[in-house]
Amino acid sequence: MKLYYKPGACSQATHITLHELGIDFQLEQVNRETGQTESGQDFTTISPNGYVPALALDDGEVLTEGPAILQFLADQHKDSGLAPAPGTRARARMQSILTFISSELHTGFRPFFRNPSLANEARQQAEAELQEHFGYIESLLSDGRDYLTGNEFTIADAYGFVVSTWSSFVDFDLSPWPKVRAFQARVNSRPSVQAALAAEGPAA
Ligand SMILES: N[C@@H](CCC(=O)N[C@@H](CS)C(=O)NCC(=O)O)C(=O)O
Repeated sequence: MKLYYKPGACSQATHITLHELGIDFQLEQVNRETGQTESGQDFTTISPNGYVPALALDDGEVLTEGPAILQFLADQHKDSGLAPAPGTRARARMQSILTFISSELHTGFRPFFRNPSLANEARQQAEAELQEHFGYIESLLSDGRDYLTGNEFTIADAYGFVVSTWSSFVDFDLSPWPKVRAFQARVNSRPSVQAALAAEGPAA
């Protein structure tokens, strides 16, 4: 299988998950400016919405939408422990967190990325939204758990970690949420994360 990615983007959660699973995969970078893949293809011919991640399977089907890809990979490798079994309450809890990350936290960063010179009232509003969202993550971690769903690392942690790292790209201070920072450091120290970061290089 092949992962289409942009360094530091949400596709990094899939990249980390592939390393967690220890399976063979290829990587192909997508250029943000040109929309071309490393091998010179127009990325919209692979992924119609033009955004990463996209995961090309060995039979040619391309899966898109990060949370769907993460759950597919975890479910294909049930023994990995990267997601609770489908249909269980534990799975619903994990999906709740994945959905929160996708629809709230991830999109909360969009105003900063879409307008790098975001300032004044618009920036304050965008920051207020992120403050609320990181407050929720902090509250999840407040019972002393190591990861977002408990004491085991799951795909929700891969995604939550990657999105939390964007705070440094947009100069958003995470120090009011010490448990979020400790979570970030804990996930960052995983070999899967170090491997993905080294392969991707700095965010482009
Ligand atoms: N709903 C999509 C959103 C994916 C998304 O926002 N991808 C971003 C990177 S995190 C992207 O490729 N944006 C276009 C760009 O950076 O050029 C998903 O969850 O997979």
